[in-house]
Amino acid sequence: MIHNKYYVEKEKYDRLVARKNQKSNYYNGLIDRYEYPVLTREHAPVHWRYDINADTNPYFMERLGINAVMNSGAIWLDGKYYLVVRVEGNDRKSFFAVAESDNGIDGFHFWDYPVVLPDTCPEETNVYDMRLTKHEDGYIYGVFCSESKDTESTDLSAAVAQAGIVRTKDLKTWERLDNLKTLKSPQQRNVLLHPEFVNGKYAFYTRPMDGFIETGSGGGIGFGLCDDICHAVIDEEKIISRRVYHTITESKNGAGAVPIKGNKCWINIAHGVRNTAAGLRYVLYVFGTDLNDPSKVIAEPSGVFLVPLGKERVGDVSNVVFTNGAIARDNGDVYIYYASCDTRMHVATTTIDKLEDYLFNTPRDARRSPDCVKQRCELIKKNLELLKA
Ligand code: M1P
Repeated sequence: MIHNKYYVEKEKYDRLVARKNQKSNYYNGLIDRYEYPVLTREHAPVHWRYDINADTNPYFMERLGINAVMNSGAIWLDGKYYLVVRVEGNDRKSFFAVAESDNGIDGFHFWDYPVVLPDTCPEETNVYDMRLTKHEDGYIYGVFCSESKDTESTDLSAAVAQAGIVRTKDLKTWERLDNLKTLKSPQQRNVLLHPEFVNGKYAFYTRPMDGFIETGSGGGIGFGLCDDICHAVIDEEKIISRRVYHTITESKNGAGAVPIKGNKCWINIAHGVRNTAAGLRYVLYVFGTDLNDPSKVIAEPSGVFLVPLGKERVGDVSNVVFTNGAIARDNGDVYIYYASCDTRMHVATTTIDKLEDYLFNTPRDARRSPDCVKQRCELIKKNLELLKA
């Protein structure tokens, strides 16, 4: 017999999924932010968390709780917005689950079952942060972090991060390919596949790392080519977006959403990390790469593109925003899906035109306070002259 509390919880869930989202009063001329997150742990279906049978669960107790939903790959497919969400159970393990929406802003709901990936790596303990690439070869690729215990170390927390690769045509049936091998980098996280062939090869944005947390000698976001996507090997990684002292990428950075093809450049939305007395702070930044050579950065506006604000600042890992998925529609509208504090998912909207205006007309980082003041004084002077005229 179905427990009567099931209907109470299901009603709450239905109300949450039906809730309309609206733009918040945030303004910067570039992005619109929204009142509500698009996904929270409460969006996990009741039948994922509870045994709904009154005989076996008389107290209607959560049996397999969900702790957080976050870092999601995003794709537009057959008229709908899809997220492949990183869902974290109460047991700390992450898995992937598809959530869909008709308008990309609200109404996101999970499919009945999570994604079941082929279990081909016995040493793999955790999987997370899938970037979805609609590749010109006809497949949708998912590149994600595959984490295993570092068996060479006596440190219980020591782990190894690799880039796992899967592909699908419908988000339902997934084929697992070999993990990416980067011959010169021992660990990889935040790897994504570029949507187009470059010089006839598959092109990856990588993030070489010496250790699991610290990127160490890895200088930033890398770029590398490989011939065979089924057994992907990259021998040379060229660092294209560097970590720089006293900027938002000082501690580390990483590729985010799969690059969006604009009119003037590929638009890359990435994350940068700096260290503070309150711990690491993750923010988003944007750079543009050459349409004919995506390893060449041609636009680098200074500073942050999106930071955690208000309630977004608090969560399991506070002071973090992170993206690994955006959707660009044919009409130029862009939906950026970002997680706050490894806890919940949000959307911010903009357009390709606005992003390119931002990319090419925002001053570059002047690197030193006196030069930054000069930049600002120039702006103020022009404005005051116009106001007086
Ligand atoms: O906790 C913040 C983020 O930390 C990692 O990002 P990075 O590899 O750049 O440090 C990722 O594990 C990501 O999942 C997480 O959101």
